[in-house]
Amino acid sequence: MSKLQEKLAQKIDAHRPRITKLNKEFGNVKFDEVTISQVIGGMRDIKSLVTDISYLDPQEGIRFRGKTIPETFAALPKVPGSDYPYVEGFWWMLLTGDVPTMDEVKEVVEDWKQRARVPQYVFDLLRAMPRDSHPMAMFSAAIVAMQRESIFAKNYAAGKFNKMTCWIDMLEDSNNLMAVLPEIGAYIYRIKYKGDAPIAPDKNLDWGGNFAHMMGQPKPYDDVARMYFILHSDHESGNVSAHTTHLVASALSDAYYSLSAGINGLAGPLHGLANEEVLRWTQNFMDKLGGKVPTKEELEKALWDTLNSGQVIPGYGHAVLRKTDPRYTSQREFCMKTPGLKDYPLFKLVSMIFETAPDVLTKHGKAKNPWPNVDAQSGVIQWYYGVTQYEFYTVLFGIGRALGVLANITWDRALGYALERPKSVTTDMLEKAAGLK
Ligand code: HAX
Repeated sequence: MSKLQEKLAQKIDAHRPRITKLNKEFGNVKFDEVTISQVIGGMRDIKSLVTDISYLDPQEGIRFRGKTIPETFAALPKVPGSDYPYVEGFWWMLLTGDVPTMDEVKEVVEDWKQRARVPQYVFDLLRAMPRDSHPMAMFSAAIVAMQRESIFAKNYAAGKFNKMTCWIDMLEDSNNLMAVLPEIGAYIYRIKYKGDAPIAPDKNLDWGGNFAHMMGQPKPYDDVARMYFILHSDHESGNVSAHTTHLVASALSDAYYSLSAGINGLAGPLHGLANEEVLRWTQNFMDKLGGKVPTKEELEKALWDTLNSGQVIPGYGHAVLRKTDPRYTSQREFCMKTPGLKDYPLFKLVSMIFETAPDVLTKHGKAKNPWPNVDAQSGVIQWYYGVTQYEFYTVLFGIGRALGVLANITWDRALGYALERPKSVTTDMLEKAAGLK
């Protein structure tokens, strides 16, 4: 048994009685109230999901296992010669809640290397898809195609399902998926945009470093990858990709079906695709100005034109956050400390938008949060390093998001979380409750 599985088994054993006690002895305690606006308005803020992997405070932003983003980066063991931690160590922390030792990290690094075998049929499938398929459609298709590899599904079909131990199969599937996602993502990138020339993995590298290598990117893109994947991993349970993955897994669907479904949700423009939209919007705007950085007045006008035409300003606003997203700040800090990036015209424009858009959105008066989210900043870093194919950005988000959602569904199985089944009502019923009928 791996050290990770052993540690997780201890944590799960300690946690189970807490859930059982709450459910059995305090199940009738009222925890939230629901208004008609919440029922109509996308269940916004209704407290109806449990996760201990991350928590999103509207003012403070995300904490992974109780740690802010700077605390997370500071606590985790770093890759030698790099400023950012091993993603493998972050996976350990998401799953167990503890910061791993270097030995524990190294075990995950080796484990993922052993598991990193993309089946040939995945490459064949990706090649068979029309080359103008959206990279998210290709990524999702590759994941669901591998469902036949699921250990959970095999054992379930063989009648070996056991409520107490099925999390081990989920963990196996999750580890197997994590091990191959970077190669699949990089393969999609290389066949679509880099002359159909995939780069074979380098088994000497860590997971983040290997991704940079397979993308064909020199240093410091390896650190960009590590930072990006950690920042995009988890944002508690209610966002579309996390919730979808959890919902599908609640039907005892395996990790492959569940993750693929979550990735499909991430592909929407109000969610992960926003980082593509930010770059599209910003580039179109710069193109219109002949490549020069605009004046404040030109920028304000462009923002108002966008709002007045009924469109959203991509990268701004959030369903939960009510301040600048610390994932935005973290990436901005990376730009500020990286020579070249700091003075890069596109970064200058993104900075100007940061100085201008919150004011415009506040005057516009609709968005509850006028501040930037993670997507307002991530594309410019990719662009600077030559990854200019912005339709690919959501795949990067998806590789990172897999860390969070797979850690969550492993715990879902361990704690035996129930099949999700909210109740729907009719408009008539709402009108009666409102006293209109
Ligand atoms: N530009 C213009 N209008 C905006 C806006 C923005 N950036 N953000 C919110 N609004 C509008 C909404 O469209 C809504 O208008 P209507 O009342 O006419 O429907 C109103 O303000 C109230 O919305 P809200 O309560 O503040 O925001 P929601 O919780 O409904 O939606 C969104 C949150 C992130 C989807 C929203 O802010 C948005 O569309 N932002 C732009 C797209 C974006 O950046 N998405 C990425 C979010 C981060 C993420 O999940 N990444 O994966």
